[in-house]
Amino acid sequence: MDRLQLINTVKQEMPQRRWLHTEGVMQTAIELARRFGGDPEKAELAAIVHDTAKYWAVDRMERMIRENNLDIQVLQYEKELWHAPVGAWVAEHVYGITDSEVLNAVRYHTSGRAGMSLLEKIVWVADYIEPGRSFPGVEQVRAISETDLDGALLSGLMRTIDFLKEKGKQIYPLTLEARDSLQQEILER
Ligand code: DGI
Ligand code: FE
Ligand code: FE
Repeated sequence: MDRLQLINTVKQEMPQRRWLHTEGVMQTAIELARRFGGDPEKAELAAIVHDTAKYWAVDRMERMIRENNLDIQVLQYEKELWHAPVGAWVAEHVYGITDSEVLNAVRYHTSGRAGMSLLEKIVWVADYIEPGRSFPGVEQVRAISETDLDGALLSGLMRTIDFLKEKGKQIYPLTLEARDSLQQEILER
């Protein structure tokens, strides 16, 4: 699929407000890639598809995860996490995206993981700070992202972890590992 076909296909998968969010992530990911030496085309491509499975029924996502051995462990945690590995599967097997960097940026766009690549960081932060986001604290993360991608990611991860803890939710181990490994990375820099 070329870029416009992909955009039209993904648009059909979601309500208009989610597509507006996706456009915000596309634009923000391009800006972050330019600012921090990433690949703007890959960043945009990952952004286009990142939430493509967001509106799948829970049982459809569960089946997809089991049948394709995606990450059985994720089924023990919040359903909010499931659309990311499912989206990466769809990007590869339905949309024909072969670039593993792009696929991983989609796969880890919700949880994060230890040792995230530049592109994974860009997409994670873009998803968090795109202009349509308005939750408490997003302004600070936006401000940090003007100069410091790792700092913005760490702040976003910590806020997400705090937010989930406050709501009494279980935190996916990859998210905790993402935070710990990034803290280590920042210390060693
Ligand atoms: O799909 P989006 O709404 O654009 O954003 P997302 O893919 O980052 O999903 C975010 C939601 O997932 C957010 O409400 C927090 C929730 N969530 C639930 N459990 C976890 C989690 N997020 C992370 N990073 N780790 C979790 O364990
Ligand atoms: Fe998402
Ligand atoms: Fe998103």
